[in-house]
Amino acid sequence: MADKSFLTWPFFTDRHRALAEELERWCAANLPADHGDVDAACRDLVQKLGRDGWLAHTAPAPEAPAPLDVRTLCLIRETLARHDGLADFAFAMQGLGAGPISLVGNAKQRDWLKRTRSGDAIAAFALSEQQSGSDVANIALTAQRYGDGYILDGEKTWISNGGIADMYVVFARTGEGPGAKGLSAFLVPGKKLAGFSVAERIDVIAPHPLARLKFERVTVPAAAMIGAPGEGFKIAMATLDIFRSTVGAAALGFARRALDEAVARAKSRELFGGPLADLQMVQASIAEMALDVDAAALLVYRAAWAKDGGAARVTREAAMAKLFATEQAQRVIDKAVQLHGGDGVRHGHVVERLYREIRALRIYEGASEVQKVVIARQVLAGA
Ligand code: COS
Repeated sequence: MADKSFLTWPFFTDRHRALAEELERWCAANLPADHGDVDAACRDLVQKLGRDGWLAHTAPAPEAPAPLDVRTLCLIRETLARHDGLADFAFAMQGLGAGPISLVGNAKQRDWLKRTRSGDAIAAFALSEQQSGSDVANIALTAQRYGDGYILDGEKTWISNGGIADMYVVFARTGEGPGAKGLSAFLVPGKKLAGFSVAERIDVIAPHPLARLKFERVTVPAAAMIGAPGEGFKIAMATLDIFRSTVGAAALGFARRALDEAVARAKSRELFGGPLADLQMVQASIAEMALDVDAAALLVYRAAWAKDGGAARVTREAAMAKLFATEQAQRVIDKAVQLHGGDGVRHGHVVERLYREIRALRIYEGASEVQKVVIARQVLAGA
């Protein structure tokens, strides 16, 4: 049973504690999902998470825009990740994909939020390109003004939910200024759009819907622009400021599960005439895992609490939370694999799955190296 003592920390209210309990019951009844066909599994998870109200936390109600509660997002991601990485993925992408609309969308665009919150529409965040995963200011996909609309030309890659999404937020170069100052965000429907195609499905070590997308003279109305022209870079960064802490939360969920599995193993497996847990080297490993988990949780929930407290920007806090939680989760899971011996690398074992699932989190939504750049810039700017 995962440690829940962190819920007594002052970051949380009774509402958060009640939600965590309710979600635990939901997870026990509904997860893990069958991952045989990841597209089908994701569609099904989005529907279930929508039907039972969990996706309502990923975006504000269209008629009553309010800030997202980042502690709630983190608690949900942590809990889902502990039970099933794909369920966490399905939940998280609804929030990230709709994020720019939640933050700066107009009333008509916010109408989409009804469908992303209910699970009737799947959302995707289309930022990365072959030459601009880390260097967002280098985006090449263009959106050229044409009559009463824009024509999109170029490619996006590493797009989660690519191929199954009903709506994409696409970041494109509109050219108001150089680099970061010349980007804008567009709301692009994913179905029945001339010139839009999935160029390639990308298979990764922890499978989920992922694709390279092609835009060949795709026409969208001027009203598809989210926020103001030239504001795309800031909209992307402000969205990531919210969702980066939640990536840390997902890593924390994976790490907690690994710790639970390691403790169960250490207590049940006999070696040298007693349980593994009697060996001091095993105790050292367990102690380091527990320390990493608690330290990661402190950083994740500090960032979430700061944002919920009304901080305009939590760039530094969110980068620290993501960097530390994902890197330490990798260490924790590696130790859990080690404690399981051969079973730890056997296909289908929980810790083997965690070992594959954690890896991408150190890369996407800002690789660890980018988080270090972001943190250093913030520290130096404040000095
Ligand atoms: N919130 C609001 N505005 C922000 C911001 C934030 N978090 N971060 C930067 N900005 C603003 C800056 O204030 C600056 O505005 P002004 O020109 O008005 O001063 C503008 O945006 C440009 O910022 P900066 O100069 O820092 O841009 P860089 O191109 O140097 O940014 C990094 C470099 C690496 C920090 C950025 O590209 C980044 O975060 N990359 C990783 C992106 C990522 O997560 N990719 C994964 C794909 S999503 S799965």
